[in-house]
Amino acid sequence: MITITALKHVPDFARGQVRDLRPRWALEEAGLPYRVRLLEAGEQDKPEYRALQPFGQVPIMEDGEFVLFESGAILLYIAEKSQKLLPEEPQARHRAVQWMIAALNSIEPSQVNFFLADIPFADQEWAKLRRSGAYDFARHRLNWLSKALGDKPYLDGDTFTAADLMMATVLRINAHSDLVEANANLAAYLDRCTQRPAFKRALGGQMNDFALAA
Ligand SMILES: N[C@@H](CCC(=O)N[C@@H](CS)C(=O)NCC(=O)O)C(=O)O
Repeated sequence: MITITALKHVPDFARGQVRDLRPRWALEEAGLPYRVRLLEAGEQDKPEYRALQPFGQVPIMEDGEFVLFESGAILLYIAEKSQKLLPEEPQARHRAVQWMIAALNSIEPSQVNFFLADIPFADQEWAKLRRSGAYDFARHRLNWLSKALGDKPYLDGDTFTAADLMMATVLRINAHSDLVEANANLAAYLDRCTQRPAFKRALGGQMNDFALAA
């Protein structure tokens, strides 16, 4: 059975945001059974864990002896193993991968930059100086994402894929702000993705693990 690592304890602002949510959601969509291994504080720094995840981050995925880190790589593995979450037609499949990489590489950094300045480091001098510019850039990226999405239900048309799953988790990073809702089609898109029963089960699972660990 597939095992996903997650953190046992995180600050309140990170609850519901930790990136093990991505494989949890993908596994729920795929209908594959899985278990979650909760890491105690400091466990990420142990050599045994660093041997599996060089940066000491979550999630990793273990499927028997096979281990992967990076949430994007894990989603691609789950999609391939389940034959769900990625289209079969080769060009549509490549476009889905393209959008997943866009979520991780072209959208997520701008959203994380604003998030860091606005929430965990908000009281620091550098964050006060940076917040407004970070907001503008995050907004700029989302405006172009909004234009690309247009009136399509999902990034590449009518079908929900692993790319939408990834993009939705990225768009949730600044759920505390008006960044997404500034573009009505993005807000509707995010809602469409997060109304999925698989997302609700994944989020419920992560929140439940925090509640049990408290
Ligand atoms: N690019 C990685 C990022 C993983 C990541 O940032 N994980 C965070 C939790 S959401 C973490 O483990 N942070 C602790 C740390 O970086 O020491 C992925 O997508 O898997």
